[in-house]
Amino acid sequence: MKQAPVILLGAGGHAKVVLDLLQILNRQVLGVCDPGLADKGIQQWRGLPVLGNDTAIEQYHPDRIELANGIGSLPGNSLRRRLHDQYTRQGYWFTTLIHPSAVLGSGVKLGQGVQVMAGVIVQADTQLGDNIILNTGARIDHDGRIGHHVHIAPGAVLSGDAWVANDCHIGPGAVIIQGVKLGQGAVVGAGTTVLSELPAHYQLTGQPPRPPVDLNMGSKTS
Ligand code: JB2
Repeated sequence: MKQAPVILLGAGGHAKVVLDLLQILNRQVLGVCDPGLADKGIQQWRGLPVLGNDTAIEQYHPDRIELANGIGSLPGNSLRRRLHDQYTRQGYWFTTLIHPSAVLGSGVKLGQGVQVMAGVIVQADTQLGDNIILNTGARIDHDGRIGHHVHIAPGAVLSGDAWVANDCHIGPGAVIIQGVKLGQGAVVGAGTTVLSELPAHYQLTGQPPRPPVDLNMGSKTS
């Protein structure tokens, strides 16, 4: 069955990677919505028409198009999540994208709008929620549970049975050992190895890691 044409949201660094993936997958892309371009009157971006800001989406019935979330996610920036929530509430569908070089094991389940970039490996029975970015070369071993709106940055590694709650950010090259849980909104810095549970809204950075920081309080646990 022919897939619906796509509108890309955002025209920054992440959107370039998503557009390349859409083109590799031979998806028809109608154009890009980005207020940064629209406000400057820019009409073309990487060969695509600039449709306007996000209100341009509403000219298309939700049954006729799919959306691709080209907004990346970094700690403290919820734009990607907000756009996903707003347009799914309005009945739009975010397309799930899997790079042809990715390897997905048996029983892997993917939510809506998951983006699996080049060189990713996801092993058997891992479950992925909605609006996740598995960025370039990330690896998740068997039986992982990854919540909604998680960004696993390039080259991060999660051993088997890792549990990652909604809204977590795992930095590039981070390592999560087997069976470890990350609470909602937890942040793991680039190159940090996580050996034990990280509570919700805590941040662990450095290698060896510095004491975890409570992102709500800005204080340390010990
Ligand atoms: O409300 C909006 C909006 N606000 C800003 N709607 C839409 N559709 N787009 C919006 N933007 C656009 O998001 C900006 O005009 C800009 O084009 C884009 C953000 O681009 P930037 O390159 O700053 O960030 P990014 O989200 O693409 O990438 C970040 O996250 C990635 C995962 C970067 O830090 C990357 O390095 C990282 N790989």
